[in-house]
Amino acid sequence: MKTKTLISTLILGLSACAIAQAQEGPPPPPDPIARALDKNGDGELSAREIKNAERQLLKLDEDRDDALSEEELKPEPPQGAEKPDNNQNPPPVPPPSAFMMALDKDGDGTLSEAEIANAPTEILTLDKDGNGEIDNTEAESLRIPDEEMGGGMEGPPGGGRPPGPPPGGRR
Ligand SMILES: [Ca+2]
Ligand SMILES: [Ca+2]
Ligand SMILES: [Ca+2]
Ligand SMILES: [Ca+2]
Repeated sequence: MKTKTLISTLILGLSACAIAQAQEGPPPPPDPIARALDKNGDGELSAREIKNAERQLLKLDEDRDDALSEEELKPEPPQGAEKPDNNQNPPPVPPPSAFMMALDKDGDGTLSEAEIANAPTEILTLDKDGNGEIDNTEAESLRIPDEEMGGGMEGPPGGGRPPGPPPGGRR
């Protein structure tokens, strides 16, 4: 009898745990760069975190060539998530983050040794109020994936000619 109670308590406890886990835990930021830089995970980059940017970035360097390849910069799939079986909806590819765009000076999608070494300087170009830190507001304003995709349908400036009778009249 006692064992049974114990087991059900255990099961209850386990499921409570699972529920708690499912409830909390916001989705991790998809940007591995931001994740690497924000060491304490508060969503802000302190002056110290920015200063350490080079070292933090090199933690992503799996093959130790002092550069970060596209592969190394790819966001990891969320932990614990089972691989979805349906092949119908491949996960969308996240747009390059503002950090990546700032750091990747030559825009080749990878970070060279020089680009990594320059990281603190480049990150500070994102510091709008110049206080040496990237705070929440500034980090938030960096997430503007849509804005750059501008363009679209727009008429030619200046307008066209008013429609009129074709030149060359008839007699
Ligand atoms: Ca931080
Ligand atoms: Ca590498
Ligand atoms: Ca590059
Ligand atoms: Ca700032």
